[in-house]
Amino acid sequence: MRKNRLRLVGVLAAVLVAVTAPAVQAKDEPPTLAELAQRHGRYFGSATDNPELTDAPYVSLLGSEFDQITPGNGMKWYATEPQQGVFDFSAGDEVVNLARANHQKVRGHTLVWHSQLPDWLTGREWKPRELRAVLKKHIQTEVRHYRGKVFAWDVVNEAFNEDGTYRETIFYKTLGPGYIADALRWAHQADPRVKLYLNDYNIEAIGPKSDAYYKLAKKLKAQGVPLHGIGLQAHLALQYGYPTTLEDNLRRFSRLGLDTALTEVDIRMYLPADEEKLATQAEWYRDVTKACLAVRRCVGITLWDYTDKYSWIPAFFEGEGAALPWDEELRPKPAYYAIRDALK
Ligand code: 9MR
Repeated sequence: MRKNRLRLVGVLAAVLVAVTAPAVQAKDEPPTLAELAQRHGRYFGSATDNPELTDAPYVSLLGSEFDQITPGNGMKWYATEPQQGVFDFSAGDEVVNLARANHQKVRGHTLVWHSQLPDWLTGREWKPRELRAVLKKHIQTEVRHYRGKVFAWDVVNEAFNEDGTYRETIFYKTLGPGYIADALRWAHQADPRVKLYLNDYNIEAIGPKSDAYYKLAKKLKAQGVPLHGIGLQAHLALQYGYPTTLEDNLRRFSRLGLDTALTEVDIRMYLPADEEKLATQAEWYRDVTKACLAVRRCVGITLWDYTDKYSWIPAFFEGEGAALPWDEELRPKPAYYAIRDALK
């Protein structure tokens, strides 16, 4: 009787081993982009937005493939200070809490931007003294709230025009160009440890706009203003050609003692996508990844969401899309494999 029972236990154990074997095999699954990037001391991240967080398969991939998250909208001024002096961090907190549960780091985006501002701010005239106080309070309240929870902030977003002149935002027009140094100093006071970035699009290649950042960064560094990095959004489009000077551009910023990051990468095309366009897109993703790996102070890469299902492109550029490495069904595209190759 006892012997039979022992035998039964043995059989059960064998069955258990057989059943759990696939879990062991799971270790042979390809490494995630995050794991591959970590081998180079980089992160590989994605933006996300609150409405998407009810999509379970989406959230699952977001939690497993990446080690860095940027909230696409939840930390912007309209969301965080909807009425003057009334702060609401619920959207940003939701993303931060999810990221923490998945052991992912968070880039804060963004404190000072001309877009997605609340009506109370844009709907009236401000005296410089008043706007300075409003700006300082906004920056410091938000930075303090996320102290220790975000590792970097896009402090000022999209401050320059294509020709390298200052964008005439409400902040520039009311306060002059010094608002940028002030914003950086105020953010630094509120969290002396967080990395502070200026962030913009169309500054991947060397040209008037990236030159403006280079000049400004050099000046700010010389003045001892707390600036730690430049974020290159990298919203690329096949029809405009690849920014071949990207690597040199990253390198010149690192020579100023600055980190760089590719903060909002997507590579759009005219629809419909076809095999050839997707192959070119894959090459570009590979080259962008390699450019970052080639420059020591390029600290990581963030996709502006990872799936075509939630890309901002179709709503903003008529007839364009298919910009991300996963398609609308969350299936990896050639671009995904190209990124993996580049990271290997
Ligand atoms: O992804 C964001 C999208 O959901 C918003 O509708 C849009 C509004 O301008 O902003 C998008 O994110 C932008 C980012 O904050 C700054 N760089 C450009 C991004 C794409 O517009």
